Amino acid sequence: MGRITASTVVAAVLAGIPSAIYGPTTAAPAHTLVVTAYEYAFQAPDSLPAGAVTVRLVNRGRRPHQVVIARLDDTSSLDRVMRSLTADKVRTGGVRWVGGVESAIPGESSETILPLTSGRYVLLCSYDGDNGLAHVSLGMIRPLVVTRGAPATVRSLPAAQTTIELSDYHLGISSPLHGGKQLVRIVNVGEHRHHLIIARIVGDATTDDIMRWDGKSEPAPVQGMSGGAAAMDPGQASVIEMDLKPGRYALACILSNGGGSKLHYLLGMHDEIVVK
Ligand SMILES: [Cu+2]
Repeated sequence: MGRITASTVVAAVLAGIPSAIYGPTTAAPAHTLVVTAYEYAFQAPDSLPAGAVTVRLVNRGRRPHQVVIARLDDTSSLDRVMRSLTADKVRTGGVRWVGGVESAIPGESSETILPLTSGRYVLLCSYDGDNGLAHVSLGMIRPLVVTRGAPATVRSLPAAQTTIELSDYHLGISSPLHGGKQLVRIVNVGEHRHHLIIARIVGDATTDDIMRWDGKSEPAPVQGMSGGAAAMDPGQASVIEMDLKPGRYALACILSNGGGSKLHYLLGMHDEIVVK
């Protein structure tokens, strides 16, 4: 996930003031997985039935957090995967990243709807802390068992007005986003892992200002907000509810393919939208 540079930027982006809130979804899957985040652990149930599941991240901490969900391959050892991920090894083998809530800023909650098939999963936060230690290494990792339940495919997701396709390396937005609440489908049609972060653009800042920003200088050209879609492997999809106020927003994927390769937004995976 190109974590070191990427999450430094994310943390900086998320340090801003909330500008939009993701409310409860209007389409209601049968099950909701409530994940509460604080420094540095998650509270969540140990298991839930398969199906299209609403994942709600509630941030009761003082820092921004995320919950990204990985499904273990049937032959993977939970012990090995947990140890590898806790050691901050983004490229841990034997797991498939299915998405999650990219960010919830302190005091807020945010939701995403994911198709979760039965199997073993791990929940984690891949952000870096101020001390250089990843939140996952500080304890923000937790196993989850999904038991047999309803079918869980991309088709079990609720309908959405707008689709955002994540491809290598482009964001394809099917129709304009508008003010207020709306369901948005996020789908990875590429061959690499992607995610989607959303930030409100401050004042007259330009895309160039954002691209040049070091992630910490003030005034920041963007301010963080809750929401977005956490890392998804190719073929994964989720539905998020966005509640947008008028203004300009920056959308981007800041993952990389590892090995020091460029962050995806530098390869064209970003967009600016205007909400009226
Ligand atoms: Cu990407």
